Amino acid sequence: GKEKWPRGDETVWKSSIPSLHKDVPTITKSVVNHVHTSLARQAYNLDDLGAYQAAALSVRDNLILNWNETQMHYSRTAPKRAYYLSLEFLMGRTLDNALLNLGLKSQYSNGIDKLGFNLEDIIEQERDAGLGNGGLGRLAACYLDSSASQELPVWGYGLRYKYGIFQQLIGPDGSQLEAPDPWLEHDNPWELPRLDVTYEVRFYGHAERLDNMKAIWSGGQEVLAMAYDVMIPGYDTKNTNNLRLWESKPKRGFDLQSFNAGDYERAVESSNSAANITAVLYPNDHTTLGKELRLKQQYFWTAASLADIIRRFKNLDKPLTEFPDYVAIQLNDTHPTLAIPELMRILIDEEDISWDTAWQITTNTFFFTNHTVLPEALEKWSVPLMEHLLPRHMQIIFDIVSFTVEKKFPGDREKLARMSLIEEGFPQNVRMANLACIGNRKVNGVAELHSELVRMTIMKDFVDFYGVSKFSNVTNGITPRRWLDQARICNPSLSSLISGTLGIPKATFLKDLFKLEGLLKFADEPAFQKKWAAVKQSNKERLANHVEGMLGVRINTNAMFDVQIKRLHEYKRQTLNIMGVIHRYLTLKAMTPEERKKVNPKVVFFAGKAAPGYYIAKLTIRLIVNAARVLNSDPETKDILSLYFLPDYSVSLAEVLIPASDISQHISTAGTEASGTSNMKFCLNGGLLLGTVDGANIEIAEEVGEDNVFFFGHLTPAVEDLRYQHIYHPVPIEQKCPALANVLNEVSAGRFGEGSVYEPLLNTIRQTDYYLLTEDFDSYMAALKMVDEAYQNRVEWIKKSIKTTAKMGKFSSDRAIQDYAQEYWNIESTKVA
Ligand code: HBZ
Repeated sequence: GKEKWPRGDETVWKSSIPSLHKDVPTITKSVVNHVHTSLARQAYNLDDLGAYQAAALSVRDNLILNWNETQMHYSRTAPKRAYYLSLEFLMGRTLDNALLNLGLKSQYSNGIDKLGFNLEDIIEQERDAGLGNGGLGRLAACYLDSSASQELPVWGYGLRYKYGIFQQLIGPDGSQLEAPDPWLEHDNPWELPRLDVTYEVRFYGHAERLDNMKAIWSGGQEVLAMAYDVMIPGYDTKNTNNLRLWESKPKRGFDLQSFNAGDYERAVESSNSAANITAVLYPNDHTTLGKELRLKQQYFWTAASLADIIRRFKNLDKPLTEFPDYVAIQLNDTHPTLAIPELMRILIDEEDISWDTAWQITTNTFFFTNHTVLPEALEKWSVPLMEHLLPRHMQIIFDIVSFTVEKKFPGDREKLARMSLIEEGFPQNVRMANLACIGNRKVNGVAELHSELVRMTIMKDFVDFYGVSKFSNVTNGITPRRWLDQARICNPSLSSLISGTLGIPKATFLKDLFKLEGLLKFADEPAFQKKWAAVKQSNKERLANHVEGMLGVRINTNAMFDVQIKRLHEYKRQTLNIMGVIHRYLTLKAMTPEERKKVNPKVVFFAGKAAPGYYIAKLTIRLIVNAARVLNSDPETKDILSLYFLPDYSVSLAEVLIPASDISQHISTAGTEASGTSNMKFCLNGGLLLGTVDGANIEIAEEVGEDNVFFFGHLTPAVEDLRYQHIYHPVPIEQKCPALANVLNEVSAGRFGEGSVYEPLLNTIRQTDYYLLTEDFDSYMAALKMVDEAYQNRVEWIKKSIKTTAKMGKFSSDRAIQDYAQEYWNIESTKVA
């Protein structure tokens, strides 16, 4: 409708609104403008970093203009919105991706050229935003890209950690060392501080029950949450969504009372304790520490996000009973589960809504994604800690227990004990997964097998209780913008080869990845195969150059590149891989020089971080690094087998590594890896997959055909029985798996440095072998042999590679996010004109 102009002279306003920097002269003008005014520098004293900052500010102008229009459009049209609550958003770099999504890459490249800089070089100046641990955080980033690209009204909510995931260094003895990641040290041009968007968040104090299930929560500590907005541009659309990250601050500069009383230390202390909340990302994946500060982070973030969402809803002037018609909230794992009792608290205590109605609203608003079935990863918080930090929420959780499950199964103590939100013990614990499950509309796992395991194991009783339709699957996806078009080299890029071959603009398949299937009919064409192989080869050269810059060594790019990159964890079995590498080395050593000439040369890459307190994972890194030192300096074998541990794995490093891989390894014990997402990235870039029958590997094989993947190992149903046997009928490793026993003995004997150092790691295999390396080692070696044989027939290999890329349509995060939008959130696309 026609609205009244709010203030001043409408024509002056309208003629002064800036427009996008789109053509080369406008771009150079805006970049130089930022050099002079924002940076106070000139051509005389501008380095690559300065050029990056000015270019980033210029690109940011464009993003902000689109962002403004998008937010205005959402306010005017008031669609149902979805919010993605995630403690982690592993965004990586922004400049390159923003240019790609804006469609301004070549214009900026030309403009930057004219100013005497090189776009590729200045892109390298940007620091990664490492606000996540691994797959869960990167998934959130891919989902934001897809939401914006599909013009869906979705915002992300997270924390603005001052320090992201630690920087990984390798010490002289080969161990991982951790250093802080001060990623905000250079100004971050991609965020907008919102001084006016703040909320007060309370901790501690006491909760006094009143009538009608209400209570008053007062006292304790109050801190301030301030918003920082990060623009999320869609690909090939004006729609630009928002990622809102909260920073914690003291409510006042510092505690005035102490300050006035001259107690400066105390005043600063309390101000520090408020600022501490968002100081650092916890670097633990798949283990729970139960630290109070982590619980504070979780509540701080959910409370600020909900307050913000409710404030926006209230602008619509609708009754709160209609909240679920306008708002859907996706909980990324159990980390934001406190949003459930927090919404109940707001509705009951502040909005005077009855318990039943509040519960109705709450359970129709939230959706919950589970990312693991590993028991040690399921979050629990001790009841005494919760009572201390969040007394009112603890009351509400006890109320939820009595009004839901206990009401339904008054007699069945055993079932109640399993389903209860409270785990008995000393102390009692709150089971966050159970709370997340009870307080939600729908629960999903992240791949078919994983979702089935969720239904059969951790959520079994709830499936009986609610019916199976509440529990479904959304197989993960990845954004083809960053992981196909951007993870590239310039000449020739995979993306332009595909575009040229299919005779369609790249935007067509970057927006509809199923279009890649068109490649199938070119798979047998020798000319196309040659070009395909040339792209892979140049990606390998590029990686080799990168590694040379990083480690000062030259890699043989004629060898097969074999890559395993992911967080270090026993369940992911990097140990299986390194034992396989050592076995290969020992086999090569036993060969004659003539025999060695026939061997397929191979370079093995590892990268990944271990949680700082995860002793066994850190020992695995140490073994890999020290084995690399031995292998890479052995003149008899180094040309046919070399090994690299690339330090400080990150999104940016992945963008160079993934396109260069011939084969990648996804070798978790069956049933343990919920999905995996790098498997999809490798395959999209024409790398073949060596893996176990686990997570999304299974669905990848369904798409590309089992003859195009290398599968090995026991299947999920066998795992439990095998573990049982290992405990109750152990067989010595020399009998069970002599080949692996021999490898362990060589490590013990000190072939890769002081053997005793590795004993605790080796003993995990010799003793209970919980992750079943001894059960899978022989079939793993057989699979590796098949990989070698297949690689010898290069034409067949290239065909497999083409077919693999061609069948990756399903794994676009566009498909996944559409699934959430339609089956869960009930939201629709809304294009900004
Ligand atoms: O989430 C991963 C799964 O292991 C992987 O299979 C899946 O593909 C991916 C996306 O669904 N899980 C994680 O990355 N988990 C974490 O990083 C994590 C972080 C903090 C925690 C617990 C887990 O407290």
